[in-house]
Amino acid sequence: LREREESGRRLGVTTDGAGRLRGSGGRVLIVDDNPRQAEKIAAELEREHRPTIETNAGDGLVASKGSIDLMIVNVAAAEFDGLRLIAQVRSAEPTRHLPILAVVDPSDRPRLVKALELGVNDILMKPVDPEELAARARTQVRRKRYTDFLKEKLDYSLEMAVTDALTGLHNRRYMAGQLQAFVTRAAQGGEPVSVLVLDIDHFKKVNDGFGHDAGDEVLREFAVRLATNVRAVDLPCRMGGEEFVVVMPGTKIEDAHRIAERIRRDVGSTPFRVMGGQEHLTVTISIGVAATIGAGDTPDALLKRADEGVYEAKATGRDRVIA
Ligand code: GH3
Ligand code: MG
Ligand code: MG
Ligand code: MG
Repeated sequence: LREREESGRRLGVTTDGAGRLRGSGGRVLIVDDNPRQAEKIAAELEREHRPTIETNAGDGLVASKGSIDLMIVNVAAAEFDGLRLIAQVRSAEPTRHLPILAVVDPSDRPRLVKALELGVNDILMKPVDPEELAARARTQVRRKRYTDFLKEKLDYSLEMAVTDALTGLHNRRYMAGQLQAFVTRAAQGGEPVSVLVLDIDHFKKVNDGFGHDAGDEVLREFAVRLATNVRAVDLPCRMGGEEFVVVMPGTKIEDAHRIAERIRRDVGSTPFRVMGGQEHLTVTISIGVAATIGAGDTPDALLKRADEGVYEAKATGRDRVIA
């Protein structure tokens, strides 16, 4: 329930003393060739919403693609092709789910039925009753607000599921899925894929000497340098802690080695500014490089070979690349 109340607040579905919605007014587009009827509707809606009027169906179609929450279309007049406009809005991707209220003439059953068939969300019978208009518009705007909120939340969740929260790089889960696909293709005779495993040297000393926040700053700055030193098709990822992986599709081991060297030099040669520029830390990294070896190769085996490179780099003095 608390969650509900919280999301309600975020959606702004609260009312003021007069029972009117507060902060939940919608951008309402009225498309009607009859300016008097359009203005009457707009005047009613103005208490809660921000209505605009288009008297030309073509302009209405253009405006529908903007940032609006509800479209009210007059389909009662045969000479004004509101039905065609609704069909166009429903078939275009960005407006497919836009709430639509159709203003219909109750005696014109065929047009009313046609509007429903085209997928309007609700109907307003002529002459339009102000209270009914307010209630139906409010319902649609609320629903739009809520679906926008859910969509935003879903997009965010999907993004977070594949993103490392500290650095914004891809996370291990995302990397694993991508690497599996690349390695499978390479094993079937496709182009090779290389991986770099990168581990910051003596990172514990950064935390111990300058604090965990400074350590986090180093990790973030390192991620930026990593991402800017690889191609757009490469996948820089944070595996966890101070260990990173770059997946390089279509890359032979010699090229991967060269890129690893470039990253190692870039990191080691330019100190990391932390604590608002108070401290400049020189950081070095150890990198293991491996490439696919054809049939029978697996992501785990590939990463293990690169890990062995890191291990050897650590054992032989750090700040080096081992392929
Ligand atoms: P080596 O050169 O052998 O790699 O030494 P190291 O100190 O880098 O390696 P070790 O694995 O001993 O220590 C890694 C440290 O990284 C320990 C842990 O506290 C720190 N660490 C892991 N994740 C984070 C993080 O998200 N933020 C910060 N600030 N530190 C982290
Ligand atoms: Mg370690
Ligand atoms: Mg380390
Ligand atoms: Mg480590």
